[in-house]
Amino acid sequence: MIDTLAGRLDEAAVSRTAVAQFGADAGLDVATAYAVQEALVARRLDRGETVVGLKLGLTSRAKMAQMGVDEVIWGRLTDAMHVPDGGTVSLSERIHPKVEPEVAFLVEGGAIVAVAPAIELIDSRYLDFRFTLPEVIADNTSASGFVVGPWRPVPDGVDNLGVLLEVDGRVAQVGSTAAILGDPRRALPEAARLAGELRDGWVLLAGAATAAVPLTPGAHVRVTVEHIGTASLRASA
Ligand code: OOG
Ligand code: MG
Repeated sequence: MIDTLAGRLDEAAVSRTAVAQFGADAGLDVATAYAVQEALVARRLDRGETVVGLKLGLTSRAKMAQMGVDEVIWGRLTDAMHVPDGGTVSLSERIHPKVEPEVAFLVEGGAIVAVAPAIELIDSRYLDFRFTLPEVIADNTSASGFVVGPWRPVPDGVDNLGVLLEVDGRVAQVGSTAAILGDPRRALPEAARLAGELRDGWVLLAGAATAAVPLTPGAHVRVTVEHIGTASLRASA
């Protein structure tokens, strides 16, 4: 079953066609869902991609409420998901992408050594962007892309910084880093606990501080985290 479900999700991503939720009949539990995720990401690795980091999801109430799921989840980031800061994201390569403001950490020797503003692109492989907890875990927690702004040393106190998501110069979401686990630095022990592994040089996305917004053709998206900086992307027309 693990390989069948991984194959279905991989095919959905590659063909940019959403699939139906697996439903209760599939009997997917959280442990099996993570095994599906591993098999799904293994297909990417077989195509030459490498894992470059981890992401946490549903670390804020805003995201839990938006998605109707209330447990912290984690997924894998690969090099192919990386979008350069200011780069263009292809909409035709995705199903129904959304963007959300994130804080990224650089991990070295089991510790956080730098911080950056980030944008996560999420793109559920399920119809209507709807799923249960095991379903979204199996789908690599909707991971599709990420932009990391300039790295800088971690300033004192990153636990209550303003977060702004702008689309075409208009404010789309505002929040605070306090929304991320009470303090985004908690992402490190949380990721270590959940994933059991954090390699040197990996990027860790701590989770969105606000709800996500749909990415529309030609949109210019900018995320600003107070005292940390700015990251941006543009969607293809
Ligand atoms: C699941 C991924 C959630 C976050 O930052 O909370 C996530 C989803 O919303 O589709 O990445
Ligand atoms: Mg996210």
